[in-house]
Amino acid sequence: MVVGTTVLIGVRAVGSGPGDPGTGGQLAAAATPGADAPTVASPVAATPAATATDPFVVVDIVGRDYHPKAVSIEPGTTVYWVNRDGNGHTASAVDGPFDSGNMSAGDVYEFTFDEPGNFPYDCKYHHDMGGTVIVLGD
Ligand SMILES: [Cu+2]
Repeated sequence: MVVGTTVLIGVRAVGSGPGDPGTGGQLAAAATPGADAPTVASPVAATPAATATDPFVVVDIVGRDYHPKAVSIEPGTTVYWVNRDGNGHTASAVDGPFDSGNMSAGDVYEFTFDEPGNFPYDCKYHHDMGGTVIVLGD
């Protein structure tokens, strides 16, 4: 249909370098009408967005506990701990690679996990607090 033709023109215009200046004008004109226009634009727009966004999860520290207490993530994922309590806490690996040090109210600590494994952690001030980061392997 017309939509398929429009996509083909767009790919050729981007991939083959300088060409007929009229091609761009035709692409813009053809993509404007109809509800299918966003479908044409999305593959181009999605590429830079995907590369600019690294995977991450957020662990809230609230009510003197970690929420969620356990997270399972893929290697390369960044975990953000956000202290939403009114007092200080830490996120300190029991025998692992990360230690936030003191996190005052409102502080954020981040750590990127590259190696698979289980990483239990707790708070140096409140040993009844505990959590686990599970980095999935293959
Ligand atoms: Cu604490």
